[in-house]
Amino acid sequence: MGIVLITGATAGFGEACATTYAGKGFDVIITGRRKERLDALQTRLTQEFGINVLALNFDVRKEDEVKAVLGTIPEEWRKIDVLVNNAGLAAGLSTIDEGNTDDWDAMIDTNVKGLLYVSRTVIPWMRSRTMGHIINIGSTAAKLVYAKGNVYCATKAAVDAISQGMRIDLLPYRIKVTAIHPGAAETEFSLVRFKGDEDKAKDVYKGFIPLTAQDVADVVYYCTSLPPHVCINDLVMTPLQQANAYYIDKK
Ligand code: NDP
Ligand code: 8X3
Repeated sequence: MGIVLITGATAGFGEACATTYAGKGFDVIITGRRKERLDALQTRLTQEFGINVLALNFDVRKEDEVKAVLGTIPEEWRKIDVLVNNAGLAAGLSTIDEGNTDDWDAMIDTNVKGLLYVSRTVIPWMRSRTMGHIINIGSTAAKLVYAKGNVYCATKAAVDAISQGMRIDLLPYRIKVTAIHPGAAETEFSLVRFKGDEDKAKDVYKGFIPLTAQDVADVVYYCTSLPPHVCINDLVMTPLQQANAYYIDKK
């Protein structure tokens, strides 16, 4: 079937994508910082689907780690058909005058620079084969800024802009670029944003039916399963009760 590389596969969308692609017969490269989770996922996918799994433990924020770990994978694994740039986070939720600068660094370094480092490593491999598909996970937050979302929204707007730039630059090499912008999905996202506060995290999803990680994985897979001459460039998906990043009809 091919090879798919998914960043941030230890939870949420990334884990669901890894399982979905493995279920379709793809060999998968899974990445993340939490090694135990990566190892457990590698074992599960191998046993359940009989596919090959390469687990790469690195932090996308660290360019030297990206180069040393991802940049040196064996030749046979470099024939990556699909790259899902998914690793990312929101850290905190506060007005700009009270923002925590460490949170800003974490979001900018992960959501923007990490995506760039990984892409910079993989794209030449795709270019040499004149094929490939890059899925960048943006957010409804890329399209509309919400109160206290400032820097997180800015990082996702950057993902939107980078996706447009990639699409122009990579057109000559017939590499597809799709930005997928999900709305509210119940994963570990809010637990991370609120630094482990489970009550605050649960509150985010009260009063409406959020997306699941599997909903997003299904759409990611769909975008990569279209005929070679068709590319979905930009896709926004939300729960039925959500109109945009700002407005959710909670009842
Ligand atoms: P989760 O917190 O459930 O998963 C995030 C994944 O990203 C984890 O596997 C985590 O792995 C990985 N990750 C985070 N930081 C790093 C890092 N520095 N290096 C490597 N991997 C990292 O969140 P989601 O699945 O919900 O989020 C996935 C993406 O979707 C993010 O980009 C997020 O911004 C975006 N998104 C989420 C929405 C939602 O409502 N949930 C909606 C729209 C977009 P580990 O900690 O092991 O490194
Ligand atoms: C994640 C969804 O609405 O919290 O990107 O920004 S939201």
